[in-house]
Amino acid sequence: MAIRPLQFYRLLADNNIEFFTGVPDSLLKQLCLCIDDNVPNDRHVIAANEGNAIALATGYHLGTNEMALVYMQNSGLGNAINPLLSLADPEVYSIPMVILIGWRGEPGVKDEPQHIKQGKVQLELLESLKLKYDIISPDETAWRPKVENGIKFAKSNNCPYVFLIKKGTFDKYDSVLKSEIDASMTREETLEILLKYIPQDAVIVSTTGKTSREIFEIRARNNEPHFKDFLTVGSMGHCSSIALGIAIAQPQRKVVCIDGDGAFLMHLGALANVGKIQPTNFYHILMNNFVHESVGGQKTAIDSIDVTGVVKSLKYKNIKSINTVVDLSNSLNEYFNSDGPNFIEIQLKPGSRPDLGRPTIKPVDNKLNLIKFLKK
Ligand SMILES: Cc1ncc(C[n+]2csc(CCOP(=O)(O)OP(=O)(O)O)c2C)c(N)n1
Repeated sequence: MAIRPLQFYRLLADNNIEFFTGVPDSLLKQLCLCIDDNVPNDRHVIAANEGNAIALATGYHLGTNEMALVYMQNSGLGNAINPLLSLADPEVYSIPMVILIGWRGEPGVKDEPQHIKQGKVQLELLESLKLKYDIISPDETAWRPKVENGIKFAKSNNCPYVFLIKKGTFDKYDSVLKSEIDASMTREETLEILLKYIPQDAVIVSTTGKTSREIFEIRARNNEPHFKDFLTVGSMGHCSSIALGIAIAQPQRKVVCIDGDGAFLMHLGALANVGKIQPTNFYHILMNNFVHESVGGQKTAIDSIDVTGVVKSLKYKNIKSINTVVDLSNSLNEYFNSDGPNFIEIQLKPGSRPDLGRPTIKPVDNKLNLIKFLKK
């Protein structure tokens, strides 16, 4: 039977774990909602990336001598490896923490192409990192002693302890917190408009999650080909760098990067090179729904920054922030006809269709078709 998130949270709290940080994952979303409901805002920090979460947990330990809980999808383990091995590791500062990792792509469980390799090498990866771990599955009856033992191990050995969480482990949690986001456009209707205005010979690089899935479906619905769109199905946070690479390689071609707020924040530092290189053919569009919508709708920290101010300081040009369909439609022709690097933030209301499909073209075929298009 699946674990009730509140019971899991209470067990952590009973063991003095009172600080939580991570990057959301759909397998952990019910627990994440429960933590949000039960701890003050400054005790639950949605980190920009998984490495930051390890560092935050380290700082919290230094300041309190207590342990934090870090959570992430296994896709984010790569971001965390550096601070795990060069900061928290027993051979360096030896920092105790508990880490929950959602096991996407577990062998034998159907999943999307971007998760398969990560899921397959998951156990070997943890073993080669010399991280102590245990696996928790939905049919786990003895999860309490397992979790208590892991917490004890981390504490007494001053090291990270990982729980690898299988799909379906957490039961549904009914959140009492309601969304305060006040915007009118949905991401899908906005993408529909955008795709009409993006110049015919432009290439699109879109971000991880439902943005790319919606682009794929809109193309199919409109009987349009998919070869101009690079759907960054994995590698969250890197679509702007992929787009920058294409923009440098093909200065005559317009390159449109369609980003998400969680992804934009994840590797914000990368955008300093957009400012430095000043590619005139670079068009950055931020689909800002203020949350990690694709994995459960957990708030990002974007509402605490001045987005247009940030990109101004990064030396983007023609910067706009838009929140109505009319303003969007009125801006796009001029936007795509002005030299970049240009930036539009589009403020959206979170949400997506429950029946949203997934790309049916294999990533490697997406790449080959795109390369053929870019050769023209
Ligand atoms: C490194 C990494 N961490 C976490 C994830 C899991 N993940 C996939 S999509 C997504 C949310 C992206 O949020 P945002 O960019 O705001 O786009 P939205 O889903 O709101 O459209 C997350 C956290 C991932 N794929 N890779």
